[in-house]
Amino acid sequence: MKERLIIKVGDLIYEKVDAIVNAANNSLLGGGGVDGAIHLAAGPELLAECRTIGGCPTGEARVTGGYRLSARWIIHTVGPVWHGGGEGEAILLASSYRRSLEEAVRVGALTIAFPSISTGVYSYPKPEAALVAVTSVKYFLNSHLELSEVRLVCFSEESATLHCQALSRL
Ligand code: AR6
Repeated sequence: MKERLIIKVGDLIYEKVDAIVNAANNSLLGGGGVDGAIHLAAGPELLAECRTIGGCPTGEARVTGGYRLSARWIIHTVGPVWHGGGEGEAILLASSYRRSLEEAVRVGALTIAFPSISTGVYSYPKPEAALVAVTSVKYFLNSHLELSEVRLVCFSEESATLHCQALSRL
């Protein structure tokens, strides 16, 4: 059977998938990192739609159109800011992955690409975040056979290696 969880190095905005996931903030009004790149590539209509949503709690996800991206949908999720690990960060990060996938299923997306949520501006340690990412996605895929592919798109070889190592530990 074809592997449905893919780990690759790349730039998220060029992924040819039904939905890409944005590592957003609570306002959903844009920022730096992946969020900035997505807004720049999708165009100003994305910000206009985001303004109508009214924000998003940490660990939750909201869907918009993809506008100028090749992806039909953008799933905006807000990962936790790292505060040392004692403030429920792992549960919130797992929730970001699960809620994003639930929203993808709800709109009918079959292929989804994720960035490594919270590991940039939000400072979540990359090895720990990789373990949460692969565990959450693999668990979800086991009960959602309708999803054909989930890609974890890493911005560096180092990040991809961490995800592969985490996957091999499951
Ligand atoms: N494609 C794939 N991965 C990327 C790309 C890209 N184009 N650009 C960066 N990364 P971050 P966060 C990686 O900071 O930590 C924003 O200001 C990057 O190397 O984008 O969840 C939001 O508005 C890192 O590993 O997201 C929020 O305020 C990962 O994507 C805040 O940052 C996530 O880094 C969210 O912080």
